[in-house]
Amino acid sequence: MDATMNQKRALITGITGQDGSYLAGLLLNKGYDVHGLVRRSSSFNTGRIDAIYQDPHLAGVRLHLHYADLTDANSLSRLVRQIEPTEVYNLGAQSHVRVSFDQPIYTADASGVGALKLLEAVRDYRDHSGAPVRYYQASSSEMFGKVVEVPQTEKTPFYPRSPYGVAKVYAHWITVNYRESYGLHASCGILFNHESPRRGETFVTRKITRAVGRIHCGLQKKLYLGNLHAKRDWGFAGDYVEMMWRMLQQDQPDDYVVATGETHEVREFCEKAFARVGLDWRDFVEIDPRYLRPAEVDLLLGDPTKAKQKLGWEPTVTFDELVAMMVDADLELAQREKTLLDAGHSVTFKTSRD
Ligand code: NAP
Ligand code: F7E
Repeated sequence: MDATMNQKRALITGITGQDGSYLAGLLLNKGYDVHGLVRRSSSFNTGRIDAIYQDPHLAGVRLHLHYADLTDANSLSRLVRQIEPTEVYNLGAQSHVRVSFDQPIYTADASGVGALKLLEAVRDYRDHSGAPVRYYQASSSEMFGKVVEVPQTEKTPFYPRSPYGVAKVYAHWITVNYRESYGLHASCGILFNHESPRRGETFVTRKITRAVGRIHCGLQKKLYLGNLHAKRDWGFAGDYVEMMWRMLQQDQPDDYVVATGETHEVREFCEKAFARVGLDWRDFVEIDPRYLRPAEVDLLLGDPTKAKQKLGWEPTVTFDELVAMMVDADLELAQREKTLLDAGHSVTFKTSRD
């Protein structure tokens, strides 16, 4: 690659996911060349980045997509050597907690050892080229699991409750180890739940807001959920990706909790989401035990003091605003679906299995 010395080049794994799409937009706005790792799929998986990918000023000019996979170490090494990134953001993962009970080994491979494979690729590239490169690891509040203290800070011991949580603990500690062993500028963002209209439809917030939109438009009758009493510290994804970038702009690599410092029950999310369209959630929500998990994380509440002090962290979207933003977006989506259906077109809606 004809690399211009001063040009910042980011490699993002998971660019097709919620966070990857927001981060790609953020970095492009900051003038970066952005390279995204995309895994081969038999159906389209680039919906969240289509808008920027189809922009002729970006596609193939400042935004590049490459096929590779976190489970395939060779593809990662080749990609890192070819791209010569200045910053690597490892956001790729099998990120669904309940699914991780069905696919524990794949989850360990992609979400856990995948980080090691990428770190190895980055270390080799740095050692051979001498080029400085910074690395971000998407750590998760799921590592706190059955929490041993409230609120959770960077010093709270981990007690993961799912194969996903365990895989993330491995990825977290191997990142810390590469920082301490090889002097890699590698940072972990211990991010608490963050949501948006781009959230995957099998995560609870989006599952709820999608159902609210469809129920309001007469396209769905009921919403089936699992544990309504779990508590989460929910923020807006757009705010959280900015913190990923800020972590890599620090002189010293470090680990940070990013959270709002507020926690809410799933039930409360339901209540506010249905109320946004004038409905009572109790008329529509039913419990389906298939959505319960073999082991649950009951309560997450983050203490983001360190991120506030060192990164200038301040969430810009409140819980109520987040619910409203997601419901409004999904109402528009449901209205478009209804218009298509009324015009005789077919619309495929898949009920979440997770
Ligand atoms: P997401 O929407 O589920 O996106 C996951 C991304 O990883 C997708 O681009 C997916 O590709 C990709 N991916 C999955 N398996 C892969 C593999 N084997 N090789 C390469 N790429 C693979 O997740 P997100 O919400 O954006 O989260 C981003 C990261 O932050 C994840 O690591 C997640 O575990 C972590 N995290 C998320 C939260 C949160 O609340 N959102 C909180 C803490 C940590 P496809 O599009 O092809 O599926
Ligand atoms: O579940 C309960 C469920 O799947 C939240 C991932 O991004 O954040 C996410 O993991 C809560 C749980 O997110 C349903 O039991 C009830 O207690 O939206 P979720 P999660 O498991 O917290 C962390 C930080 C990550 O790192 C992960 O990658 O909601 N719940 N009923 C339900 N959850 C789902 N999915 N579906 C239900 O029907």
